[in-house]
This record gives sequence, structure tokens and C-alpha cells, in this order.
Amino acid sequence: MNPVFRFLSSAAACIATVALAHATTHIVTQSNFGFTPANITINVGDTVQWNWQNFSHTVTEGTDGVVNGNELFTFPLDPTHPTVTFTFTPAFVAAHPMPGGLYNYFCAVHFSFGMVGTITVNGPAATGTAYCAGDGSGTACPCGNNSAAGSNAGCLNSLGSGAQLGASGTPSVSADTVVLTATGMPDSSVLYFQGTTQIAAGAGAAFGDGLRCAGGSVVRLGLKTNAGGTSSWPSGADPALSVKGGATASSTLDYQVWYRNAAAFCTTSTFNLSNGYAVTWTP
Ligand SMILES: [Cu+2]
Repeated sequence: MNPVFRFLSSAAACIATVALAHATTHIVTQSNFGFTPANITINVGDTVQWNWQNFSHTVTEGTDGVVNGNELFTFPLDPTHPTVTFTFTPAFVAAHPMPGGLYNYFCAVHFSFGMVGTITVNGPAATGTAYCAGDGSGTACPCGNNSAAGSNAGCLNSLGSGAQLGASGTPSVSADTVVLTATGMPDSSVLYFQGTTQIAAGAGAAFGDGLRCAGGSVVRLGLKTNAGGTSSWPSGADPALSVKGGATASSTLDYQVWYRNAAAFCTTSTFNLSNGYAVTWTP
């Protein structure tokens, strides 16, 4: 993981001012009826600074060309406001997600002149890496119940979906905010567990109606009951993942979800599993 991303996402949780100190400021210069460069790509936490040169303009989020209250930000850019800045904080980006991280803006005065720009905001790096999908790319699912290729989910269950395990947060043993979340399951009991190795080099081995992915020295993290087909661990009064699992800096640990699927389906077993999810812990 990119250490800058890791730092930003960690710091954002509690000490945003430090994150900003390490973020970058990107300069966009107004010249006549254009923004230069018109299209930029930044990282979450970065600041964009617009520098005025001549005439009077606005920097207004959106695509409709008018300031009507639906914009996420709008500033004058004129002789009395020659420098304006906006920071794409993790909180802002989380609250106002855009497809592909693409934020459009325009000058409300010169929109008809094509005075527009875009900012593409790259989100924080992923917490970890999914592996051992039950899509036939590794070990085949026990009953031909492979999930769709590329879905990064476990083998299909009786509902016709594969359980998908992912994570959010910062995998730092000193500032752990990682939450594992699994979706695509019945509203049944589910066990979150941790292993130290990837079975069959990450391809998994048939187990119940699915594949066992995480092996080695296993820690049972905790039981949850799915609601709406999903659950997360840790949640409520649970300890931090790194604490419960004894994660140490530089260790890569493997997580997986085992869940009950009592309906007659596939094997005589009444359980299935998610994909595996590997997390490398930092100090
Ligand atoms: Cu303008």
C-alpha cells in the first residue's frame, strides 16, 4: 500500500490537520475564459487552489452552469478573491461520492464559453486484498456453484448469491480502524475468523458448500447474526481486529467468513463461506 495513502486514511480518522500537512496542493490557473489545467487528478485529502488572473469568475461545483444551491461548493474568483482553495477531505469525499471520483466544476459567468474543469479524486488505498474467489478461477466450488467471474465472492449459496468479504479502515496495529464486512448471505449466524496462511496458495479447498481459504493458525474473531444479508466485525463492543487477532506489524493475516445456510443446497453440509481477504498490517 502506498504509505502516503495509508498515512492519510489513518490520520483522517482522528487528526485531520496532520493529514493536511502531508497532503498536496494542486494549482489551477484561470486565464481569460479557461482553467489551466482544466482536468486534474488528485488524492483524497489534497487541496486545489485556483489562482485568478483577469476578469471575474466563479469556481462552482456541478455541470448545470448556474449557481442555484445544488452545488457542493462555489466561490468567486475575481480581483477581491484572487486565490480560492478547496480541500477534498476524506469526510467530504465520503459524504459526496462521485462515480469514478469525478467532480465537475464551471465558471457561472462564462459557462456558455465552455469555462469548465474537472477534478478526479483518487480514494484511499484498499485496506487489503480479496483472494480465493468461488468463481472457478481457483478451486472449483463443490457443486458447480461457482459465483460470477470477477465478483470476488464465495461460492453461491441457496439464495443464489456468493458471500463477499471486504474491509474498510486503516490496517495499522497502533491506529487500527479496520472493519470486516460481509454481504450476500442469508440472515443466519456467521463466524468471522482469521488464519495465517492461504489454503492451496490462495485457491482454497472444498469445505461445506464453499471453499476454505484461510488456514494455518486460526483465531475465531466472533459470531454475528446477519441482517439484510450482511454483518460486520468488529462492531458494537467488539475489540479492534488487530487486538483480537494478535496482529503484529508487517504480518499478513487472512480473514474469512463461515456462515450457516440451512436450506437443502449443494452438499449435505449446512454451511458456506465467503472469499478470503488478506490484510498486511503496518506499525
Ligand atoms: Cu469565468
